[in-house]
Amino acid sequence: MTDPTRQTADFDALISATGSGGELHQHAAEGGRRLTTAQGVVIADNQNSLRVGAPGPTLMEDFILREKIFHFDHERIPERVVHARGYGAHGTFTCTRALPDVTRAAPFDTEGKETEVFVRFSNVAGNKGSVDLARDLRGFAVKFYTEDGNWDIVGNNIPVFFIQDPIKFPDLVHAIKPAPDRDFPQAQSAHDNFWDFISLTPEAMHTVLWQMSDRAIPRSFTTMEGFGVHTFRFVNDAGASTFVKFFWKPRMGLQSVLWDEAVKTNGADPDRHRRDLWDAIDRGDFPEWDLGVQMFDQSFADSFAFDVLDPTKLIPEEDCPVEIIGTLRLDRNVDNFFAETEQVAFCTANVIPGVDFTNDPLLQGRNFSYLDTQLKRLGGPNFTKLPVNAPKGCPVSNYQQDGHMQTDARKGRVNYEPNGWGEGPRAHPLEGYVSYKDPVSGDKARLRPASFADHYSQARQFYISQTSSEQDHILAAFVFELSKCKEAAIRERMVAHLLNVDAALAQNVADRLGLPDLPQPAPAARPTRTDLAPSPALSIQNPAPDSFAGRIMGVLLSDGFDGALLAALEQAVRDEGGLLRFIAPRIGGVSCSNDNLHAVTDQIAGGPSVLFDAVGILPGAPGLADNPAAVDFLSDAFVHCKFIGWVDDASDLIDACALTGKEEAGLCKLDGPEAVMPFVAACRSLRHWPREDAFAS
Ligand code: HDD
Repeated sequence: MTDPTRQTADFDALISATGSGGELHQHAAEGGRRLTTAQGVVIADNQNSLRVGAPGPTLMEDFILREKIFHFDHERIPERVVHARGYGAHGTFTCTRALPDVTRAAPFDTEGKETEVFVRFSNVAGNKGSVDLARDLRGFAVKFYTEDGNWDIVGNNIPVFFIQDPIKFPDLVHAIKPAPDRDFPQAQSAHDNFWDFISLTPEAMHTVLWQMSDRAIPRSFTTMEGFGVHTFRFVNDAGASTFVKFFWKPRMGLQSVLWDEAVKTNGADPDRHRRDLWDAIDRGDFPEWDLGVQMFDQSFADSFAFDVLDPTKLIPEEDCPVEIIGTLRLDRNVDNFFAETEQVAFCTANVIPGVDFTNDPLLQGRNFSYLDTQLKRLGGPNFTKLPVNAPKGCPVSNYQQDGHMQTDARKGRVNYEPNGWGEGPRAHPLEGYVSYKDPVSGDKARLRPASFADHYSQARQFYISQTSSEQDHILAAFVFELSKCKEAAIRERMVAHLLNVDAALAQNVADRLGLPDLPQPAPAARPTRTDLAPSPALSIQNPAPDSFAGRIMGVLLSDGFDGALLAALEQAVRDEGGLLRFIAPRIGGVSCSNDNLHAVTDQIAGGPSVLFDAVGILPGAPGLADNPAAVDFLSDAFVHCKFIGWVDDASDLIDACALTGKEEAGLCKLDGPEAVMPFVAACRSLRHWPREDAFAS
């Protein structure tokens, strides 16, 4: 065996030969860990391959080189066919309301009970290297490691889905992904193929309204809701079932960005969402979501206006309350992105006793698809042995064996059941998973329930539940997306659908696209649309947020800034639970009025205001108006409806951005430290939306 402390006799000669001089000396002197091959052989030189003569040929005998390059060549695995770009973290689910009468699901059996979880957020359409702030649905997948096995809620940040039948899923995904001939556009729905498919798929209209809303451009993972989408079943000890829908409600409240902000953020920080999550957990600011459930019985389902098994429909919270039963807290970043976030494998079919499926056709299809895709992606059937996928806190014991990368060395001769050897695990009818006895009958046929046929009523309900500002964003999103369609017939077909949702929305989209005439409304499967009451819970802006906690204020400084004012601002923001970033023309520091140097977090060109929730403009002297990045900083903050605090020395910049004399509550003059508190208090509502009216065109 190699003695790890042994040094080669001609150590100095080796150091000079490898060229890794001082570092190698120091490492060896400190008795540091030895670099080895995968076979455990200590490597003497990791800088030079084995050659004959100084410039001579490389030898095939160099097993160190070959092993290293071989492993490198195989580092990549296929990315997920959808949801490729994702980010995960570990955490804990705590039950705050036990439901022993409703379900035997382990996480809900006792109040205060903690269950380990792993969560992965994702973008749907873009590839693994795409940007965070694409207009897209976000995945919200949670794996509970319970003592009864692993349970996954594989949800999205939008409570409905585009299609009702899984047979359409490959077409939907093909349509939104880059076109097969040209391989663009990446991570975007703004192209002909997507809208061609959608305009021929009326059942997608409800989800498309959500997709064009601010829900599809969340500020961060921590400010978005999650939904299990389908109706599932809770099943209790007596075998009785209750329908259930799952909701994750962010403790930070809902918050999104504007489209222009999203576009610019993707350039300034394409990793905005993952960085935000990593940083929050890293500094101990653990994000939390409440788990809510809508629970209802068959008679509610029968009386509800839509089929509860239709994944393109939701049940408004006003019709069936969301009851909070627990809290999810993410408190540990991964040690290794690939080993955990990339290799984690979710599956809707991963259920535990107490949770069961319904006949939602989309859910039934998903139950097949996820297991299948893991085989392709992770290379074999033993991916369940990877630490992030393996159950924790309960034994795994069965007769599955062999396969690629088997790590279990099970002992004994018995690998089948029943066996007469008295060895090995046995099924347990009382403790084991028993499917809910759902009586089914019918003809075998390819069919769609008539109860799934209304594609417009809930799309309209969503639209009329938005504030006027949110409705404007939906309008702008449709105009942007459809203006990217080269084919006029596609634009027209979409307007024909929108006429069934809201006549004014359709007219405005048509006007802004320059459609010569309004088309006829799209023929509906159901002759009429039902006019439903608005559901305020569907809006992000309503009720207005009232906290700056976890938000970031970006303060633009230049030499000679007022130190006392900045100190007051820092204190007030920190008292609110907010964070600060300091932006200046030079990264090396900025000097205060008393000549003290203040640290700078971002050089102005690298710290645009799109990265911050509110801004302070606190230069020490006029002059920022000559800096184009400073002009962008302020004018973007204004256009994005952010709260802005400013001082006299910023007057030239205010002027350069045409804001002189603008009297409005979101533009706050900081005349002295006493003006700071009202400014920071105003920032609690996060945006000054009335400003948008000034830009309406
Ligand atoms: Fe899916 C991944 C969510 C419909 C097939 N899906 C995937 C992920 C999420 C969802 C969050 C990423 C999981 C992770 O982080 O690893 N999918 C949904 C939701 C749907 C939905 C909320 C509708 C309600 N999905 C859906 C259908 C099918 C799939 C109808 C196929 C018939 N989904 C997949 C997949 C993926 C996937 C191809 C890709 C990678 C993976 O599974 O592990 O199997």
